[in-house]
Amino acid sequence: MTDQILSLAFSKFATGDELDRFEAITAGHINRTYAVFVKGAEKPKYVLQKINTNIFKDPVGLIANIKGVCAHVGKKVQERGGDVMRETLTLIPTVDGKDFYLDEEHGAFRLYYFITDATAHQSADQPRILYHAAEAFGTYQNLLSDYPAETLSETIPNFHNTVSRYADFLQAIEDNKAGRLDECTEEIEIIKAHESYAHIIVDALASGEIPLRVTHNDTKLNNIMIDDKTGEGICVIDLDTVMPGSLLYDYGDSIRFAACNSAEDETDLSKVFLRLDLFEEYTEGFLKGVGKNITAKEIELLPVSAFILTYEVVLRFLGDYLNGDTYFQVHRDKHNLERARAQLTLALDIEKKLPEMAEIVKKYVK
Ligand code: GN1
Ligand code: MG
Repeated sequence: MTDQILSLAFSKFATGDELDRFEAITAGHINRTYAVFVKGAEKPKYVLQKINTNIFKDPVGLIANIKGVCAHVGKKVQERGGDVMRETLTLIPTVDGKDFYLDEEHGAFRLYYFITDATAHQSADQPRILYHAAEAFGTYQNLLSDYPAETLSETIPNFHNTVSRYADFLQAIEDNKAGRLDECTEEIEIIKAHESYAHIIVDALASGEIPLRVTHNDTKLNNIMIDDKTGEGICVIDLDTVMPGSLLYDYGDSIRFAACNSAEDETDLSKVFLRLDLFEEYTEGFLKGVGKNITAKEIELLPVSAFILTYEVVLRFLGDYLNGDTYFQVHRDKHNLERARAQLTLALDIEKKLPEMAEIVKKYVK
């Protein structure tokens, strides 16, 4: 994205501010994100995002979801005497009153207020961060428990349907579009041997054993803003995939990302393993946050959900590698392969630790 394209997009929003500069925020793998600095202010005031419309094909439905969800959460924040500007995202309208700006050539842009004095952490430098992040994600789940799910559009169909993700993966193997199959034979064998896990959450939802809820579906630690002063999780961000789903998607994906000893794309695989201390922090906070809004079956499946969500992202990273890196943004040649290898290593470690994880869960069930 050139500064020129970004400046043009920014000028379409009704801010009344004079632009100073943009700084890229590169942690996300899907959209392009920039902190916007305006004249006369030291801290960034806005976040400008170019929505990836190859992936989110219906930006109108997507923005309507976000607007509805933020209004719902905002109302509850207000009721409990919170600060709406810091505890939920606020979209800034365009000069002609729309919620996003469509540049015919360069795509769809949206503008939010920047949440100041808070950080999206890439890892848990302080284990207690996980407790607070988890409590906030759990609370978020609660805030959405009375959201009218039927009004939400499904921004990515079958997003966490691990069975259909597995089918897509087999297709990627068969197509071998990028000619990379020979590099991944060992991984493919391990993945195939674990296929049965793909069915657990999908089947439990289908049979009604666990409820469909409105969930966030992308609960990486860096999708929550942690207050720099209090250390508390104050605002859930990256709302593109808020849709009907399972509580287990949110919990499992958080464990995958935040309770791992390493980064998601670590290449030294000896560093990649589940840290039970971090798992415990997260579990304690999440169960506190969701309170009574969780069923016995969901509780039973918490540990295995961490395996399933990790396994699912292996299917996605490796599938994208085989397809020629068309989905996730990559920062180096074999990035998706490296991500897949790290996440597969993590999944196998989680599998070994499932009994210990179940013991920890038990400690925090009220
Ligand atoms: C993507 O947008 P971001 O980077 O927070 C992806 C998630 C994956 C994650 C893996 C819409 O999340 O599903 O789990 O990368 N989001 C989408 O890091 O596909
Ligand atoms: Mg994100």
